[in-house]
Amino acid sequence: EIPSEQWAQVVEKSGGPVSYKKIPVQQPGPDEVLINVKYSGVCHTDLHAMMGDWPIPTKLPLVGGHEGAGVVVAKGDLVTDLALGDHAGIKWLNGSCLACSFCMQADEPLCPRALLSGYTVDGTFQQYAVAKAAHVARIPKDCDLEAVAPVLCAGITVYKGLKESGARPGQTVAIVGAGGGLGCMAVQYARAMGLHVVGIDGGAEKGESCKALGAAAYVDYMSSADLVQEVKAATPEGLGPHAVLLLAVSERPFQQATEYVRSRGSVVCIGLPAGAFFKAPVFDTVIRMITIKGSYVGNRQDTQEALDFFQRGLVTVPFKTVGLSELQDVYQLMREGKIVGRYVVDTSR
Ligand code: 8ID
Ligand code: ZN
Ligand code: ZN
Repeated sequence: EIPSEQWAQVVEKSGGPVSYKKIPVQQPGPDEVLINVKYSGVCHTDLHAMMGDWPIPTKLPLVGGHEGAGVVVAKGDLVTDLALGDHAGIKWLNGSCLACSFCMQADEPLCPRALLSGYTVDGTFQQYAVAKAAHVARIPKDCDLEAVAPVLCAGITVYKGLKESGARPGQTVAIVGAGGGLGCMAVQYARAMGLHVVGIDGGAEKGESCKALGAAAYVDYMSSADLVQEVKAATPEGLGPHAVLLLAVSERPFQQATEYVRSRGSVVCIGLPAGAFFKAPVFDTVIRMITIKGSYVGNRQDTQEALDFFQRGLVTVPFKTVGLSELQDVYQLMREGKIVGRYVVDTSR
């Protein structure tokens, strides 16, 4: 009962737009599963991919998407630990070699032979998608597939980023881009991990979202007269946050973070604005002992832990659902910075 054709959103050329059309359903290889994607979150990465924003080229034509939640409907001969009917998720890391020294140490995102969903292989903006069985997220049956989808990239990524930040329970973290898809998850994971949160984003609506999700303070970069001072003032003793998670899709906050981070604090780069550079004064970095690092999605264990937070009700995803056929409209809103939380697409319409 698996059809030979299905609906998909296809990027034909760099710059887009996507076209909604019927394409063939792929067959899974020996170590792969075929997943009937029910819902997929829309990540800003999907827009970067369509626009050709980054130095690595995408495959073309491309089916984007990497927050796909669905049901295993076919599998290769080597797949023994997943059964037909299981709920599973396709994430950014579609597969990795499992044999290189990065994979051996559970740093699979750094694998030189990593396959990326919706970038180097077709992703989840289609009704049936293929992924390496070793890497698909195991989604517990009691998790709603629509509500859990954004955990598969946004959730995993910010959970990992918070761990990489080294921030400890009781400390303060600044979340930059706190009203966006990654940001609204970051505020909640941080809270669940016992951290105080200062949310930074633009506009009143994103401020309300941050506060509703548990941020202790909100700083509006669009209206603040002195953002650095305002962020510091929102932290204990006015010394600045112990960690900063940079999730914004603009370069400016990457230049500001070392100004307000607390001495001995860490600045974690996660957002990937096109062509951006990170700049920090060497003097301050040295004498204030600041750590600057990047964080890139998460490994298989991070994935299951991030899902566990969701299953326990510690985090929820503020999402709106539209049909897969409306994906281009979502990209338009995303480009304008108008999305609070995440959009999810329903592949059945
Ligand atoms: O593994 C990774 N490192 C990873 C994983 C997933 C996504 C990285 N990303 C990248 C995406 O490619 C993208 O570049 O993280 C970035 C954020 O993705 P998103 O959360 O899906 O994007 P969004 O929903 O559009 O949210 C971005 C937010 O940033 C705010 C916007 O208002 C929006 O709410 N923002 C901007 I643009 N400029 C800001 C500024 N100066 C700002 N917030 C604070 N200060
Ligand atoms: Zn993503
Ligand atoms: Zn590898």
